Amino acid sequence: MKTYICGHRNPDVDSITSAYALADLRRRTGMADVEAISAGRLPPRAKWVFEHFNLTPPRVKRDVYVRVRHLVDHAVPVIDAAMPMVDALRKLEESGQSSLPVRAADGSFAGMLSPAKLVNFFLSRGDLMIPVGRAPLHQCAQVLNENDPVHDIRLSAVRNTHNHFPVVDEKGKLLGTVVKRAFAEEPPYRIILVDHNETDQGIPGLDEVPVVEVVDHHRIAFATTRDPIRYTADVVGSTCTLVARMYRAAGERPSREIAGVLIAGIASDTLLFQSPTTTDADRSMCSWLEKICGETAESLMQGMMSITSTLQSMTPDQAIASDAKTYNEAGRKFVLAQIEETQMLIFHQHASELVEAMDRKLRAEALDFIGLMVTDPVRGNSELLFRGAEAVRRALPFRKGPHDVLLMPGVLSRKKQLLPEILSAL
Ligand SMILES: [Mn+2]
Repeated sequence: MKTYICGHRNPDVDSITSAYALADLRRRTGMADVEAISAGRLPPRAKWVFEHFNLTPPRVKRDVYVRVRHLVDHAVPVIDAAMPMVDALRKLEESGQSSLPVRAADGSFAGMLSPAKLVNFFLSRGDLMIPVGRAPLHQCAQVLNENDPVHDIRLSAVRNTHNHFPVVDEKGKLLGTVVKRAFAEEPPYRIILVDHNETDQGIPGLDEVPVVEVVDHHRIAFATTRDPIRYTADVVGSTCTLVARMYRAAGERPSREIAGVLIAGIASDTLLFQSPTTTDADRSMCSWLEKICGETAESLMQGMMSITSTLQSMTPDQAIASDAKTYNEAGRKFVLAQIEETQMLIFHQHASELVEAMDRKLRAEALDFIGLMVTDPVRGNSELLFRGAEAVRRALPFRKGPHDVLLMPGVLSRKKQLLPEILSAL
């Protein structure tokens, strides 16, 4: 069975590189069909890292919803309309099904070949040599599109008195059949989460797919699972640190390139070991990886930072969405977005359009409030724009600066430094 490995929505470098490396490790340790995916557009810095090491980055996949095409039962045959009735009936008999879909000459769905529908036909004429397409076929079956998400149609399909559902593609061509019991089966794939564990922060459709493993360095707010799962969590600065440690524990040595992408994840999540989330484990795993890779965290960080600034390369809406996390705490729903910018002047020039974009997001997602944290990893400071919930904003222990920002000297971590202040303000 296929296993996806996926980081959080609005993926950052750590999310993408840890998924990539873990896929390699899981392949080495015996998982046959495993694929790292990205739950959204690759950030420019991650793109740079994969180009630098000449690797194909994880494919972008927008969701993991189970779709009708995943349920098609390829053992159920399709009857061509030109087939003589006698052969079609034999095929129906052999298939053990109560009905089979019939494909018209143009590839479209012509109807279901169903014995019940044929009784009158045989009583009156009964010519077994006529093509199936000229006999009365059953038409009122629910025709499904291969791309329909299963959760949208499960209820109506299960309530339908028929057991067989023909499936067509976007062009209306008949593809095959979904048998009703397939709606009760597990999805044909499973997932490993890296760099997050909260369903709200994961790829859309996550709640429909069995999670078999989690590798993460965030607070735990994970669902109850049906079966035991492998769960690796520790208080470290980067998920890549945990993946590097897993290589060591398995007695495996990553390739030069994979050591490189792991270093990039550690450097980027710990802001080159300046973030207060940094631990000794991050430093020691990174120096092990540097020996394998032959490149340093500094040089890779410089390479990543050489990419144009988020604020200059994206629209305000894209910039806010690029690393936005949604939280539900104390009955409030809010977003904390973070952008790195080494020149606060650029941020201040964009402040008013960023505020407009934040207000749009506030309304569109019915949030109680939204914060945009702009972090300068070089000087080790952040500034915060805050919209909505004025009382929460006033309760925050930060001084006001120019352009209506709140100054957060020494604050680098959304998770460790800003979120606790927000939670205590609530
Ligand atoms: Mn991370």
